[in-house]
Amino acid sequence: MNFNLSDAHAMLQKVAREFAEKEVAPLAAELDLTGEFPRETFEKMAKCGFTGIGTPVEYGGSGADELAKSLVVTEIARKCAATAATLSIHTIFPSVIIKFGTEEQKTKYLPLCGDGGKLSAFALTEPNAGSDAGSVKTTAIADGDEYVLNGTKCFITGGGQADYLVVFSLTDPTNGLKGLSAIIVEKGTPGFSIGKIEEKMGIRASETVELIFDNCRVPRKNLVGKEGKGFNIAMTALDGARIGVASQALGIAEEALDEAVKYMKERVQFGQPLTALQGLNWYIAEMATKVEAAKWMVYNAAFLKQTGQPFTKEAAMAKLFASEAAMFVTNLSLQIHGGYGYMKDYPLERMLRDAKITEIYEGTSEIHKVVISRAVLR
Ligand code: COS
Repeated sequence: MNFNLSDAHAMLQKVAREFAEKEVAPLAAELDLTGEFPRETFEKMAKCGFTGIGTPVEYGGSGADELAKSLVVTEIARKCAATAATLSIHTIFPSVIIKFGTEEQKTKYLPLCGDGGKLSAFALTEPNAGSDAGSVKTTAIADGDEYVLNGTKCFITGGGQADYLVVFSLTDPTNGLKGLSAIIVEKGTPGFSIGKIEEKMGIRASETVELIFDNCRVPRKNLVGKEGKGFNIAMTALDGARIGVASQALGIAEEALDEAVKYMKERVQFGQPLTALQGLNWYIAEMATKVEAAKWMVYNAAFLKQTGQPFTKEAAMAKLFASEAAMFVTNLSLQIHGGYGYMKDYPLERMLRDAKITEIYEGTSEIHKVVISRAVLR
Protein backbone atom coordinates (compact mmCIF):
# COMPACT_ATOMS: atom_id res chain seq x y z
CA MET A 1 0.00 0.00 0.00
CA ASN A 2 1.50 3.32 -1.11
CA PHE A 3 0.08 6.51 0.34
CA ASN A 4 2.29 8.85 -1.72
CA LEU A 5 0.99 10.68 -4.78
CA SER A 6 2.67 9.46 -7.97
CA ASP A 7 5.06 11.91 -9.66
CA ALA A 8 2.38 12.60 -12.32
CA HIS A 9 -0.29 13.31 -9.69
CA ALA A 10 2.06 15.51 -7.66
CA MET A 11 2.99 17.45 -10.81
CA LEU A 12 -0.67 17.94 -11.77
CA GLN A 13 -1.47 19.11 -8.24
CA LYS A 14 1.34 21.67 -8.51
CA VAL A 15 0.13 22.88 -11.92
CA ALA A 16 -3.45 23.18 -10.63
CA ARG A 17 -2.26 25.03 -7.51
CA GLU A 18 -0.32 27.53 -9.60
CA PHE A 19 -3.27 27.98 -11.96
CA ALA A 20 -5.62 28.55 -9.01
CA GLU A 21 -3.29 31.12 -7.47
CA LYS A 22 -2.74 33.00 -10.73
CA GLU A 23 -6.07 32.74 -12.54
CA VAL A 24 -8.72 31.95 -9.92
CA ALA A 25 -7.78 33.62 -6.60
CA PRO A 26 -7.62 37.21 -7.94
CA LEU A 27 -11.23 36.98 -9.20
CA ALA A 28 -12.88 35.11 -6.33
CA ALA A 29 -14.07 37.99 -4.13
CA GLU A 30 -15.35 40.07 -7.08
CA LEU A 31 -17.22 37.12 -8.63
CA ASP A 32 -18.80 36.37 -5.27
CA LEU A 33 -20.05 39.94 -5.13
CA THR A 34 -21.37 40.17 -8.69
CA GLY A 35 -22.41 36.54 -9.20
CA GLU A 36 -20.87 36.75 -12.66
CA PHE A 37 -20.10 33.43 -14.33
CA PRO A 38 -16.36 33.02 -15.03
CA ARG A 39 -16.63 31.63 -18.57
CA GLU A 40 -13.16 32.90 -19.47
CA THR A 41 -11.64 31.00 -16.57
CA PHE A 42 -13.55 27.90 -17.68
CA GLU A 43 -12.02 28.23 -21.14
CA LYS A 44 -8.56 28.64 -19.62
CA MET A 45 -9.18 25.47 -17.59
CA ALA A 46 -10.12 23.73 -20.86
CA LYS A 47 -6.83 24.80 -22.43
CA CYS A 48 -4.96 23.37 -19.42
CA GLY A 49 -6.75 20.05 -19.93
CA PHE A 50 -8.70 20.28 -16.64
CA THR A 51 -12.17 20.07 -18.23
CA GLY A 52 -11.24 16.92 -20.14
CA ILE A 53 -9.91 15.05 -17.12
CA GLY A 54 -11.45 11.60 -17.09
CA THR A 55 -12.12 11.67 -20.85
CA PRO A 56 -9.93 9.22 -22.79
CA VAL A 57 -7.20 10.73 -24.96
CA GLU A 58 -8.73 9.24 -28.13
CA TYR A 59 -11.82 11.42 -27.51
CA GLY A 60 -9.81 14.59 -26.96
CA GLY A 61 -9.56 14.38 -23.17
CA SER A 62 -6.46 14.41 -21.02
CA GLY A 63 -7.08 10.82 -20.01
CA ALA A 64 -6.15 11.37 -16.38
CA ASP A 65 -7.88 9.40 -13.64
CA GLU A 66 -10.36 10.14 -10.85
CA LEU A 67 -7.67 11.06 -8.33
CA ALA A 68 -6.27 13.56 -10.84
CA LYS A 69 -9.73 15.12 -11.18
CA SER A 70 -10.10 15.27 -7.42
CA LEU A 71 -6.70 16.95 -6.98
CA VAL A 72 -7.52 19.63 -9.57
CA VAL A 73 -11.00 20.33 -8.14
CA THR A 74 -9.52 20.56 -4.62
CA GLU A 75 -6.87 23.06 -5.68
CA ILE A 76 -9.36 25.26 -7.56
CA ALA A 77 -11.81 25.08 -4.61
CA ARG A 78 -9.13 26.37 -2.25
CA LYS A 79 -9.27 29.68 -4.08
CA CYS A 80 -12.85 29.78 -5.43
CA ALA A 81 -15.44 27.11 -4.64
CA ALA A 82 -17.80 28.47 -7.33
CA THR A 83 -15.23 27.94 -10.08
CA ALA A 84 -14.49 24.47 -8.71
CA ALA A 85 -18.21 23.65 -8.69
CA THR A 86 -18.52 24.68 -12.34
CA LEU A 87 -15.57 22.48 -13.30
CA SER A 88 -16.65 19.51 -11.23
CA ILE A 89 -20.28 19.55 -12.38
CA HIS A 90 -19.23 20.04 -16.01
CA THR A 91 -17.40 16.69 -15.87
CA ILE A 92 -20.63 14.78 -15.11
CA PHE A 93 -21.97 15.05 -18.70
CA PRO A 94 -18.81 13.58 -20.30
CA SER A 95 -18.74 10.84 -17.66
CA VAL A 96 -22.30 9.86 -18.65
CA ILE A 97 -21.42 9.85 -22.36
CA ILE A 98 -18.24 7.82 -21.76
CA LYS A 99 -20.09 5.14 -19.80
CA PHE A 100 -23.45 5.00 -21.57
CA GLY A 101 -23.20 6.96 -24.84
CA THR A 102 -23.09 5.70 -28.42
CA GLU A 103 -19.91 5.94 -30.47
CA GLU A 104 -21.49 8.83 -32.40
CA GLN A 105 -22.24 10.72 -29.16
CA LYS A 106 -18.70 10.12 -27.88
CA THR A 107 -17.11 11.38 -31.10
CA LYS A 108 -19.38 14.40 -31.26
CA TYR A 109 -19.46 15.64 -27.67
CA LEU A 110 -16.37 14.48 -25.80
CA PRO A 111 -13.70 16.47 -27.68
CA LEU A 112 -15.82 19.62 -27.39
CA CYS A 113 -16.29 19.10 -23.64
CA GLY A 114 -12.54 18.53 -23.27
CA ASP A 115 -10.18 21.13 -24.66
CA GLY A 116 -12.97 22.45 -26.95
CA GLY A 117 -14.12 24.70 -24.12
CA LYS A 118 -17.81 23.72 -24.36
CA LEU A 119 -19.66 23.65 -21.05
CA SER A 120 -22.10 20.94 -20.07
CA ALA A 121 -24.70 20.41 -17.35
CA PHE A 122 -26.66 17.66 -15.62
CA ALA A 123 -30.41 18.26 -15.35
CA LEU A 124 -32.19 15.96 -12.91
CA THR A 125 -33.72 18.07 -10.14
CA GLU A 126 -37.27 19.44 -10.39
CA PRO A 127 -39.41 21.47 -7.99
CA ASN A 128 -40.93 18.23 -6.62
CA ALA A 129 -38.01 15.88 -7.35
CA GLY A 130 -35.09 16.88 -5.13
CA SER A 131 -33.95 14.17 -2.71
CA ASP A 132 -36.75 12.05 -4.17
CA ALA A 133 -35.09 12.04 -7.59
CA GLY A 134 -37.48 9.35 -8.82
CA SER A 135 -40.39 11.82 -8.82
CA VAL A 136 -39.34 13.58 -12.02
CA LYS A 137 -42.35 14.85 -14.03
CA THR A 138 -40.67 16.21 -17.19
CA THR A 139 -41.75 14.09 -20.14
CA ALA A 140 -39.98 13.16 -23.38
CA ILE A 141 -42.60 11.54 -25.59
CA ALA A 142 -41.45 9.83 -28.79
CA ASP A 143 -42.93 11.28 -31.97
CA GLY A 144 -41.49 9.82 -35.18
CA ASP A 145 -37.72 10.11 -34.96
CA GLU A 146 -37.87 12.80 -32.28
CA TYR A 147 -38.62 13.17 -28.57
CA VAL A 148 -40.83 16.04 -27.47
CA LEU A 149 -39.79 17.38 -24.07
CA ASN A 150 -42.15 19.21 -21.72
CA GLY A 151 -41.47 20.23 -18.14
CA THR A 152 -39.32 22.31 -15.82
CA LYS A 153 -35.99 21.58 -14.15
CA CYS A 154 -34.65 23.69 -11.28
CA PHE A 155 -31.39 24.43 -9.47
CA ILE A 156 -29.34 23.36 -12.49
CA THR A 157 -25.70 24.37 -12.07
CA GLY A 158 -24.27 25.92 -15.23
CA GLY A 159 -27.57 25.29 -17.00
CA GLY A 160 -27.88 28.72 -18.58
CA GLN A 161 -24.35 28.74 -19.93
CA ALA A 162 -24.20 25.06 -20.87
CA ASP A 163 -23.76 24.11 -24.52
CA TYR A 164 -24.94 20.55 -23.83
CA LEU A 165 -27.19 19.11 -21.14
CA VAL A 166 -28.23 15.63 -20.18
CA VAL A 167 -31.88 15.94 -19.21
CA PHE A 168 -33.64 13.20 -17.24
CA SER A 169 -37.23 12.88 -18.42
CA LEU A 170 -40.01 10.33 -18.62
CA THR A 171 -40.20 8.54 -21.97
CA ASP A 172 -42.87 6.36 -20.34
CA PRO A 173 -44.82 8.48 -17.82
CA THR A 174 -46.87 5.44 -16.74
CA ASN A 175 -43.86 3.57 -15.40
CA GLY A 176 -42.48 5.78 -12.57
CA LEU A 177 -38.71 5.80 -12.28
CA LYS A 178 -38.53 2.85 -14.66
CA GLY A 179 -39.90 5.19 -17.34
CA LEU A 180 -37.05 7.68 -16.90
CA SER A 181 -34.50 8.22 -19.69
CA ALA A 182 -31.39 10.33 -20.23
CA ILE A 183 -31.61 12.63 -23.24
CA ILE A 184 -29.12 15.15 -24.62
CA VAL A 185 -30.41 18.66 -25.29
CA GLU A 186 -28.23 21.26 -26.96
CA LYS A 187 -28.29 24.98 -26.18
CA GLY A 188 -30.45 26.89 -28.65
CA THR A 189 -32.87 24.03 -29.37
CA PRO A 190 -36.30 25.59 -30.04
CA GLY A 191 -38.64 25.08 -27.09
CA PHE A 192 -35.77 25.10 -24.57
CA SER A 193 -35.35 28.27 -22.53
CA ILE A 194 -33.83 29.48 -19.29
CA GLY A 195 -36.22 30.53 -16.53
CA LYS A 196 -35.34 31.93 -13.12
CA ILE A 197 -31.69 32.64 -12.37
CA GLU A 198 -31.24 31.95 -8.67
CA GLU A 199 -29.69 34.38 -6.17
CA LYS A 200 -27.66 32.16 -3.87
CA MET A 201 -26.06 32.35 -0.44
CA GLY A 202 -22.77 30.88 -1.65
CA ILE A 203 -20.90 29.63 -4.73
CA ARG A 204 -22.48 32.72 -6.25
CA ALA A 205 -20.41 32.71 -9.43
CA SER A 206 -21.58 29.23 -10.35
CA GLU A 207 -24.76 29.90 -12.23
CA THR A 208 -27.88 28.08 -10.94
CA VAL A 209 -30.97 28.24 -13.13
CA GLU A 210 -34.38 26.90 -14.00
CA LEU A 211 -34.74 25.16 -17.38
CA ILE A 212 -38.03 25.21 -19.26
CA PHE A 213 -38.95 22.68 -21.95
CA ASP A 214 -42.00 23.62 -23.97
CA ASN A 215 -42.56 21.18 -26.84
CA CYS A 216 -38.79 21.00 -27.23
CA ARG A 217 -37.96 18.52 -30.02
CA VAL A 218 -34.68 16.62 -30.07
CA PRO A 219 -33.63 13.70 -32.31
CA ARG A 220 -34.17 10.23 -30.86
CA LYS A 221 -30.48 9.55 -31.40
CA ASN A 222 -29.93 11.93 -28.43
CA LEU A 223 -31.09 9.16 -26.08
CA VAL A 224 -28.19 8.09 -23.85
CA GLY A 225 -28.23 4.41 -22.94
CA LYS A 226 -31.56 2.60 -23.09
CA GLU A 227 -35.06 3.99 -22.59
CA GLY A 228 -36.16 3.41 -18.98
CA LYS A 229 -32.59 3.25 -17.66
CA GLY A 230 -32.38 6.96 -16.83
CA PHE A 231 -32.61 6.53 -13.05
CA ASN A 232 -29.73 4.05 -12.97
CA ILE A 233 -27.69 6.35 -15.22
CA ALA A 234 -28.42 9.33 -12.95
CA MET A 235 -27.48 7.38 -9.82
CA THR A 236 -24.25 6.11 -11.42
CA ALA A 237 -23.37 9.65 -12.48
CA LEU A 238 -24.13 11.02 -9.00
CA ASP A 239 -21.87 8.44 -7.37
CA GLY A 240 -18.95 9.92 -9.30
CA ALA A 241 -20.13 13.50 -8.90
CA ARG A 242 -20.16 13.06 -5.13
CA ILE A 243 -16.39 12.55 -5.18
CA GLY A 244 -16.25 15.92 -6.96
CA VAL A 245 -18.28 17.66 -4.25
CA ALA A 246 -16.20 15.97 -1.56
CA SER A 247 -13.09 17.32 -3.32
CA GLN A 248 -14.57 20.84 -3.36
CA ALA A 249 -15.34 20.56 0.35
CA LEU A 250 -11.81 19.30 1.02
CA GLY A 251 -10.31 22.28 -0.85
CA ILE A 252 -12.42 24.76 1.12
CA ALA A 253 -11.47 23.08 4.42
CA GLU A 254 -7.75 22.94 3.58
CA GLU A 255 -7.67 26.62 2.69
CA ALA A 256 -9.65 27.65 5.79
CA LEU A 257 -7.22 25.71 7.98
CA ASP A 258 -4.21 27.37 6.29
CA GLU A 259 -5.81 30.79 6.76
CA ALA A 260 -6.35 30.07 10.48
CA VAL A 261 -2.74 28.95 10.97
CA LYS A 262 -1.37 32.02 9.16
CA TYR A 263 -3.58 34.35 11.18
CA MET A 264 -2.73 32.75 14.51
CA LYS A 265 0.98 33.19 13.86
CA GLU A 266 0.60 36.86 12.88
CA ARG A 267 -2.09 38.12 15.25
CA VAL A 268 -0.86 39.38 18.61
CA GLN A 269 -3.26 39.75 21.54
CA PHE A 270 -2.45 40.00 25.25
CA GLY A 271 1.21 40.58 24.19
CA GLN A 272 1.61 37.24 22.44
CA PRO A 273 0.64 35.55 19.17
CA LEU A 274 -2.63 33.62 19.15
CA THR A 275 -0.57 30.41 18.90
CA ALA A 276 0.23 30.87 22.59
CA LEU A 277 -3.44 30.27 23.46
CA GLN A 278 -4.11 26.61 24.12
CA GLY A 279 -7.87 26.89 23.48
CA LEU A 280 -7.24 28.05 19.91
CA ASN A 281 -4.50 25.46 19.36
CA TRP A 282 -7.03 22.77 20.22
CA TYR A 283 -9.30 24.18 17.52
CA ILE A 284 -6.40 23.80 15.08
CA ALA A 285 -5.88 20.19 16.16
CA GLU A 286 -9.54 19.34 15.56
CA MET A 287 -9.60 21.17 12.23
CA ALA A 288 -6.39 19.53 10.97
CA THR A 289 -7.60 16.07 12.00
CA LYS A 290 -10.85 16.49 10.07
CA VAL A 291 -9.00 17.79 7.00
CA GLU A 292 -6.62 14.83 7.09
CA ALA A 293 -9.45 12.30 7.45
CA ALA A 294 -11.48 13.96 4.68
CA LYS A 295 -8.48 13.86 2.34
CA TRP A 296 -7.95 10.12 2.73
CA MET A 297 -11.66 9.39 2.38
CA VAL A 298 -11.76 11.38 -0.86
CA TYR A 299 -8.59 9.73 -2.20
CA ASN A 300 -9.92 6.29 -1.25
CA ALA A 301 -13.22 6.82 -3.07
CA ALA A 302 -11.34 8.11 -6.14
CA PHE A 303 -8.99 5.12 -6.03
CA LEU A 304 -11.87 2.62 -5.81
CA LYS A 305 -13.63 4.29 -8.76
CA GLN A 306 -10.60 4.42 -11.01
CA THR A 307 -9.70 0.81 -10.28
CA GLY A 308 -13.18 -0.38 -11.21
CA GLN A 309 -14.23 -1.39 -7.68
CA PRO A 310 -17.61 -0.61 -6.07
CA PHE A 311 -17.43 2.89 -4.62
CA THR A 312 -21.02 4.07 -4.01
CA LYS A 313 -20.76 3.78 -0.21
CA GLU A 314 -17.24 5.24 -0.01
CA ALA A 315 -18.15 8.19 -2.28
CA ALA A 316 -21.18 8.89 -0.07
CA MET A 317 -19.04 8.64 3.09
CA ALA A 318 -16.38 10.95 1.62
CA LYS A 319 -19.02 13.49 0.58
CA LEU A 320 -20.82 13.35 3.93
CA PHE A 321 -17.63 13.67 5.97
CA ALA A 322 -15.77 16.20 3.81
CA SER A 323 -18.78 18.54 3.54
CA GLU A 324 -19.36 18.49 7.30
CA ALA A 325 -15.61 19.02 7.80
CA ALA A 326 -15.74 22.03 5.47
CA MET A 327 -18.52 23.59 7.56
CA PHE A 328 -16.72 22.81 10.84
CA VAL A 329 -13.34 24.11 9.69
CA THR A 330 -14.56 27.29 7.98
CA ASN A 331 -16.70 28.11 11.02
CA LEU A 332 -13.79 27.70 13.46
CA SER A 333 -11.36 29.50 11.16
CA LEU A 334 -13.76 32.44 11.02
CA GLN A 335 -14.09 32.28 14.81
CA ILE A 336 -10.30 32.39 15.19
CA HIS A 337 -10.24 35.48 12.96
CA GLY A 338 -12.79 37.12 15.26
CA GLY A 339 -14.35 40.34 13.92
CA TYR A 340 -11.97 40.35 10.95
CA GLY A 341 -13.28 36.95 9.86
CA TYR A 342 -16.80 38.35 9.66
CA MET A 343 -15.71 41.13 7.29
CA LYS A 344 -15.40 40.84 3.52
CA ASP A 345 -11.74 41.94 3.69
CA TYR A 346 -10.97 38.33 4.59
CA PRO A 347 -12.18 35.33 2.55
CA LEU A 348 -13.60 33.39 5.52
CA GLU A 349 -17.19 34.60 5.37
CA ARG A 350 -17.32 33.68 1.66
CA MET A 351 -15.77 30.30 2.34
CA LEU A 352 -18.29 29.57 5.11
CA ARG A 353 -21.18 30.44 2.75
CA ASP A 354 -19.59 28.35 -0.02
CA ALA A 355 -19.06 25.38 2.30
CA LYS A 356 -22.76 25.12 3.17
CA ILE A 357 -23.86 23.98 -0.28
CA THR A 358 -21.53 20.96 -0.13
CA GLU A 359 -23.84 19.52 2.56
CA ILE A 360 -26.80 19.94 0.21
CA TYR A 361 -26.12 19.46 -3.49
CA GLU A 362 -25.46 16.18 -5.31
CA GLY A 363 -27.46 14.69 -2.44
CA THR A 364 -27.98 16.08 1.06
CA SER A 365 -26.11 14.74 4.09
CA GLU A 366 -29.34 12.97 5.06
CA ILE A 367 -29.57 11.22 1.66
CA HIS A 368 -25.96 10.12 2.07
CA LYS A 369 -26.83 8.57 5.41
CA VAL A 370 -29.58 6.64 3.59
CA VAL A 371 -27.11 5.45 0.94
CA ILE A 372 -24.44 4.51 3.50
CA SER A 373 -26.76 2.76 5.95
CA ARG A 374 -28.41 0.76 3.16
CA ALA A 375 -24.97 -0.37 1.96
CA VAL A 376 -23.76 -1.28 5.45
CA LEU A 377 -26.96 -3.13 6.41
CA ARG A 378 -27.34 -4.97 3.08
N1 COS B 1 -25.92 3.25 -9.06
C1 COS B 1 -26.68 2.65 -10.02
N2 COS B 1 -27.98 2.35 -9.85
C2 COS B 1 -28.52 2.65 -8.66
C3 COS B 1 -27.79 3.29 -7.62
C4 COS B 1 -26.42 3.58 -7.87
N3 COS B 1 -25.70 4.17 -6.92
N4 COS B 1 -28.61 3.48 -6.55
C5 COS B 1 -29.81 2.99 -6.90
N5 COS B 1 -29.76 2.51 -8.17
C6 COS B 1 -30.83 1.83 -8.90
C7 COS B 1 -31.33 0.64 -8.14
O1 COS B 1 -30.55 -0.51 -8.42
C8 COS B 1 -32.73 0.50 -8.69
O2 COS B 1 -32.67 -0.04 -9.99
P1 COS B 1 -33.37 -1.46 -10.35
O3 COS B 1 -34.82 -1.29 -9.98
O4 COS B 1 -33.12 -1.58 -11.81
O5 COS B 1 -32.68 -2.45 -9.50
C9 COS B 1 -33.17 1.96 -8.88
O6 COS B 1 -31.94 2.71 -9.01
C10 COS B 1 -33.98 2.50 -7.73
O7 COS B 1 -33.20 2.41 -6.56
P2 COS B 1 -33.78 2.70 -5.12
O8 COS B 1 -34.97 1.82 -4.89
O9 COS B 1 -32.65 2.65 -4.15
O10 COS B 1 -34.31 4.22 -5.28
P3 COS B 1 -34.93 5.19 -4.23
O11 COS B 1 -36.09 5.87 -4.83
O12 COS B 1 -35.10 4.52 -2.90
O13 COS B 1 -33.83 6.37 -4.12
C11 COS B 1 -31.90 7.50 -3.41
C12 COS B 1 -32.55 6.20 -3.85
C13 COS B 1 -32.59 8.17 -2.22
C14 COS B 1 -30.51 7.11 -3.00
C15 COS B 1 -31.89 8.47 -4.62
O14 COS B 1 -33.18 8.94 -4.92
C16 COS B 1 -30.96 9.65 -4.43
O15 COS B 1 -29.73 9.53 -4.53
N6 COS B 1 -31.54 10.83 -4.17
C17 COS B 1 -30.77 12.05 -4.11
C18 COS B 1 -30.78 12.70 -5.42
C19 COS B 1 -29.71 13.71 -5.52
O16 COS B 1 -28.56 13.49 -5.22
N7 COS B 1 -30.11 14.86 -6.00
C20 COS B 1 -29.20 15.87 -6.32
C21 COS B 1 -29.46 16.12 -7.74
S1 COS B 1 -28.19 16.56 -8.70
S2 COS B 1 -27.64 18.29 -8.01
